[in-house]
Amino acid sequence: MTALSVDAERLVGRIRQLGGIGREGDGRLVRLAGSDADKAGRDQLVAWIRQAGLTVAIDRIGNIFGIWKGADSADPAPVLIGSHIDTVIDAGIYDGCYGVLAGLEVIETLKAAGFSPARAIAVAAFTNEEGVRYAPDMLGSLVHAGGLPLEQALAVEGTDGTLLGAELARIGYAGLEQPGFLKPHAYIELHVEQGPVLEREGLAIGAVENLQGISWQRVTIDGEANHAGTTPMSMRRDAGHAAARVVTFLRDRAKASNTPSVATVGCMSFEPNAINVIPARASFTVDLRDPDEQRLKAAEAALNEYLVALAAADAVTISVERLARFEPVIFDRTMVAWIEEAAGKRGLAARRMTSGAGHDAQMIARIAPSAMIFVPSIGGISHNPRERTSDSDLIAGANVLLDVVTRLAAAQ
Ligand code: HGY
Ligand code: MN
Ligand code: MN
Repeated sequence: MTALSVDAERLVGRIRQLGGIGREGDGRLVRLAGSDADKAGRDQLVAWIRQAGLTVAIDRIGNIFGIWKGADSADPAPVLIGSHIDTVIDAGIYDGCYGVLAGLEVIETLKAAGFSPARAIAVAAFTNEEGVRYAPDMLGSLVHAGGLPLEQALAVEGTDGTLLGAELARIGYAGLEQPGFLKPHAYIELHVEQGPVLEREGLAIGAVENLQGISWQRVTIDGEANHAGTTPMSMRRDAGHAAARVVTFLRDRAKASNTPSVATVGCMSFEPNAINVIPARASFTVDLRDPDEQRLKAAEAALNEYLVALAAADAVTISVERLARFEPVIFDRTMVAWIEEAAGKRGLAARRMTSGAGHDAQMIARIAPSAMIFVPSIGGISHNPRERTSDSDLIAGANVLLDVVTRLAAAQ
């Protein structure tokens, strides 16, 4: 019996179509959580879910679910396939969207093949996975997993001063279901790797066995505005210089560690931000990651120590706000083995690996056995419009997802 396969044309076509929604005038793809562009993407996804004949459910933090109720099985806990459709700024079209659309595709393929699952199967698009406008990231799945109270999540203030709850209501996605209403039997997420490993090793599938810890902080350095021309170097309290020292410290420390530790300063702003004024204030974000919790803690402590010394040396004051903190996660061993077996049966070269990026699976693993499937990213590029995965790799990954979901849905 030939193995069932997803409808390649439909899946790739939808990825491209969704990738065209939320384009700015300059062509950049920006679908930040709670924005009009996010609404347009959500509306398109809900339309496809409805066309597939699934029940649409939206919870109060805006998570979207498409549910295929299986046979009236004793245990209604569904197999949940998920990811996200919000994006970063100037994004690629595969991050998150691939996993959601492949999940929908798998359900449609199983329905068309007359498969009758022993339990329901659902696909989810979680709110604000990227965390670019509202921190923390993976917010919708974190609330679903009970890791953040709903009211606190709805009250999160964005980088633009808006409140997440108000924006969800404004775009019509403040749903009625209580977060966590759907208790998954198991959770599986298909995602582009967003890194160089699979391509470098010529492999088609990554069976993700763990996901690294994440620490997000916002650092604010206050010095003193002064004249760029008249102020002697010895008299400056230069917030801009101090901020630059932190960027270099973090990079040097991560590189010198010779470990998988990574450190990134992705956002930085100066006040008053004028060419001839010594910066009075510098505000920037720090993203630290490590698969080892003790090393991640050590990186946070080293940063804190450095900031204390820097404040004295540069005569500035420094404050730090925590934006997100997630410990490393180990995925379900049985499911990881099933991913490897499914790849093997389809003649796809696979390896076990760690996820460098954060994903909704990191949160749902708190309430259900979870695992992830990766497919190669060309050039290891992501969070960049050049993000690309070949159609054949996209379809191979979706077929492995199909096989694992079939096995999970049949299991009692
Ligand atoms: O930051 C991350 O790793 C994810 O893309 N939100
Ligand atoms: Mn993602
Ligand atoms: Mn991402």
